[in-house]
Amino acid sequence: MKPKYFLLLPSLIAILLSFGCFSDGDVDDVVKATVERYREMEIREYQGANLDPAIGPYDNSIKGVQTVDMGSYRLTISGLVDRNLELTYDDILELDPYERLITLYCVTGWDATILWKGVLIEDIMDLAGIQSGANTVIFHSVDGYTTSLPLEQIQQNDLILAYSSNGLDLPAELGYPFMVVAEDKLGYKWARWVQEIELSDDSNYKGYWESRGYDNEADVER
Ligand SMILES: Nc1nc2c(c(=O)[nH]1)N[C@H]1C(S)=C(S)[C@@H](COP(=O)(O)O)O[C@H]1N2
Ligand SMILES: [Mo]
Repeated sequence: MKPKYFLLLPSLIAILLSFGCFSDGDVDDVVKATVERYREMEIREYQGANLDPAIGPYDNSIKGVQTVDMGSYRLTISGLVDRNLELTYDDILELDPYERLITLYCVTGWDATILWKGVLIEDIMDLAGIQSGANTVIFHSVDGYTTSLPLEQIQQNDLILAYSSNGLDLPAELGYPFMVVAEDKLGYKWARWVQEIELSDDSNYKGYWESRGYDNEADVER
């Protein structure tokens, strides 16, 4: 019996070590393969305009790229609404689709022109019934990130909540399942991995970057 245990112990250690040594590498390889696949399949031209790759060369999110568990995912509509809603991914995809070519400008100087497809944020809020006192929409994300936009701007500019970029489902890097496409607003208004849309009457609300000094208007100067 004894010799067998002597053999068992080193092999167990070897197995444990190999997990420890290679699991990170495997995860990176999977991410790299997914990004390459996305690059191969995404649309790169739209009505004569060149599109940028949806997945940029680096990630600047506060806690890294988030992976959302779609089994339990719900988009909550809360605050100054007639009824709180918890919508599934499929509930959102049933709304009328809108497609638009829009450039995202980050304050740090880079930009990306991407073909977005999604639904009107207003259409989602209307499902819950917007109460008359509401003037601000606060987006809460899975990573704890928050940002806000005036309700009127969302309605007047037909801002969309995107579920697709360059013809494919949003990649995790761009906020799968949903990203706010805050057209004409700086990048920090484009909440990724959105899980709650809150209607508020606090027009001075300041989100994650706004409370750290970024301008709350965030208009793109061109
Ligand atoms: N949930 C979440 N959304 C976020 C951020 C974040 O850290 N967390 N960063 C914002 C900033 S500062 C920018 S510039 C854009 C970048 O989007 P992209 O890298 O996917 O193009 O995401 C915005 N949305
Ligand atoms: Mo940004």
